[in-house]
Amino acid sequence: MKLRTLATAIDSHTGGEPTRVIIDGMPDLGTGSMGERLSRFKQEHDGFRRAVTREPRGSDVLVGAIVLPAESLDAMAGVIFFNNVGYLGMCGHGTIGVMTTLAHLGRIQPGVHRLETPVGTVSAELHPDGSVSVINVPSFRAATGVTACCADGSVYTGDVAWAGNWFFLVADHGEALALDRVEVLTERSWEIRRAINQQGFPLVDHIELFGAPKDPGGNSRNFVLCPGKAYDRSPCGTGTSAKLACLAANGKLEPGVRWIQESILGSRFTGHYRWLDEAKGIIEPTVTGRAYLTGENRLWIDSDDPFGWGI
Ligand code: PYC
Repeated sequence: MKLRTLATAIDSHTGGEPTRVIIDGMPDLGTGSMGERLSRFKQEHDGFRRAVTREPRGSDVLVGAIVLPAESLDAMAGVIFFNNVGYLGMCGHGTIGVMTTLAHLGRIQPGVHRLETPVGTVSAELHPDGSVSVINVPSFRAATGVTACCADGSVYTGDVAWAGNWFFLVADHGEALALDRVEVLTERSWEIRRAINQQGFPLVDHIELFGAPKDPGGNSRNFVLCPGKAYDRSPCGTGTSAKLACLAANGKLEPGVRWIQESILGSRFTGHYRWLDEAKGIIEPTVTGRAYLTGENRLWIDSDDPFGWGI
């Protein structure tokens, strides 16, 4: 047995959804844009992603993050998010987890900080009470009235939207959005994803079902299926941004008006938007939530472990 430390991480959760921020031991991805460094991560260090996020060290629901020196002088850092099956363009709950982790380490103070991601630069404001507002990448509804025809003959109509990740958003699905139904919701959403991917939207990897909020103070409840088939315990920051883009496109929510998005667990994000280009339907969404730290983790690799680099 030869044990070596792979990395040190700080774990947190945002509305129930975990984030593992690597604070030491991340792979050397060189310099350049976050897109170029992401390509290097994928090509040369994908084993690191698998070891950090997959069982037995991680889980299907875990999102990992590495924080890197920024390319541009006006950004505080760069960040790349990843999970059990690959890489995310952006991650809202993860950005809140990263900010909370950096605050815990004393690397940032309350205020606005810019973070480069592979899909663009976002801003995140750490508030004095510990909550974080993420000003996400420009977001838009790409298509409306899109139908996904599943193998069992059921048909779902919804919107396709970009908000740092690609989403298919469905309100009219006939399913009760309750925590004791996550297996059914997962299988349904997986089928919907298969259908929408086959029907002209191969890049959509998040499915978002909407329903009435449980809490009367909220506007909506969601169930979000992530790319690796785990459901998002939080209301999903990029998913809430995608919802705001669709509400804006439909004229159902005015700029600056608060939208409270509840997750399948009942955790909440508060969002609002401003127009970047109203004629083109492009918005700048802001999503606010809070993360809680759950531990500091030294990740080890045992050279004899057949599952050391992930299952
Ligand atoms: O909060 O944006 C998000 C997110 C994406 C996948 C999991 N969480």
